[in-house]
Amino acid sequence: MSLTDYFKTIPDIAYEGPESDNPFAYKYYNPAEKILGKSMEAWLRYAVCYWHTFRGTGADPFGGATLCRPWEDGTDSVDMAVKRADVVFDFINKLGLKFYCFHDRDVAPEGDTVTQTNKNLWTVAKRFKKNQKATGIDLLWGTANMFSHPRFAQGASTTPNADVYAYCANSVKEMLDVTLELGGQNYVFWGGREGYMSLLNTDIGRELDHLAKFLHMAVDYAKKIGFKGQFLIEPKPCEPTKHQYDFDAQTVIGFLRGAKLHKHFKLNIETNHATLAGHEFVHELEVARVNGMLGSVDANRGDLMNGWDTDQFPNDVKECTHAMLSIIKNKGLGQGGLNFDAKVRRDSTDMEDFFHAHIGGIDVYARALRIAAKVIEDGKLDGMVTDRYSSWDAGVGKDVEKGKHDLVSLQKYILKKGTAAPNQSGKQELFENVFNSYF
Ligand code: XUL
Ligand code: CO
Repeated sequence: MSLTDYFKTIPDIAYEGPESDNPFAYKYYNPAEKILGKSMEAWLRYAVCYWHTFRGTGADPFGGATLCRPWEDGTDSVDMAVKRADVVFDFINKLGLKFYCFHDRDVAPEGDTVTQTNKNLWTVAKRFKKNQKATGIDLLWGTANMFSHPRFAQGASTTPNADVYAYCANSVKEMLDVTLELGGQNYVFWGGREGYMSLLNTDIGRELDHLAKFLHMAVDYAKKIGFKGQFLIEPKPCEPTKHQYDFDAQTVIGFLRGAKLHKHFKLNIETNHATLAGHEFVHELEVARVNGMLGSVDANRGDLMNGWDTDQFPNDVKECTHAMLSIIKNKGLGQGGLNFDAKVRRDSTDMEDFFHAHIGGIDVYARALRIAAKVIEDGKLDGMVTDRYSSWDAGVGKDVEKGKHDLVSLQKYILKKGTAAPNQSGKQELFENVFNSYF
């Protein structure tokens, strides 16, 4: 079923297996195939992002648009927005995926007044609802863009301007209503302008307090309207601001706990945001997971040769496999998913390129899932980790874990023993060799 004609030259993308050399086929992603008792589709829950794929123009700080799509009429009108909505659903359908994600401003332009802006959003949302029904595609998450317009230049819910704060309340309220109406499974907060450029002009205490109040208001409103979706915060350390309050997973978890918001939120971990924070992607996943807060993933990658958010499509099998190990240990992403928050390069100008980009991203995670499942089934790596911690499975270690000790009793133990048992080798190189043997 097709809503427009724009992709008629592209075949439906289907699984053909690793031997296939068809660039318009999946070599690893076989949606219905069961891995560790669950379909690949259920493990991976891929989503297409509206902003890069359908609003990205290829513009960068040094040059203008390079990506000219045949359906665009050059305007940011509501009519264009409605027409574009049909193209988006066709694209997702071609890929055989089930989810999409969007910001309010990706899908509908601002009007002259707040009332008109809200009206524009609802006009497009109605089209989404119709298209969701026709295609079976669902909304993975909604969010509000509170970073692009100049009014947000000094912050959104951490702005010094109380009117802008009220403006943001409207944005989040409307997008929560829209997300509810579309059956969205999550709602994301990414605080692009929630941070500072200089501490000389910034009252951090007040700003963090306003941020916490804002998130409480969102939680209260969701409850009031019966929104059952999962709230997610997407950490990122910097860019566009010098320092962002949602710096990394651990910082966000600490903030949420301090503000008594942790029961209402999980994290949306993005690969390139992790690397910008100086962490491996899997570090962020694991910090979220062990705190019971791994909710969803923005799947992309950076370029290790530079330090900004390049938002490239994922293609590193090893990095994705390590990530999938964490996701499998999390028993999947629940109502979250893998959202391709990624864009084709500005010189990848053919319409086909965004098929290749998504096919590549989909296949690399599918392959990673297959390998990670094998690593888990073999149990070799996990067994080696268990061995490394074996001193905690008996004797004094076991008693500490059970809460049976204090400083005095532990001192008594070690005084009696005379000295600590020698360390066993950490065997990092062997761990690395074993991991490598799966590729
Ligand atoms: C920015 C980023 C955002 C969020 C949604 O780096 O990742 O697109 O995912 O606002
Ligand atoms: Co993102």
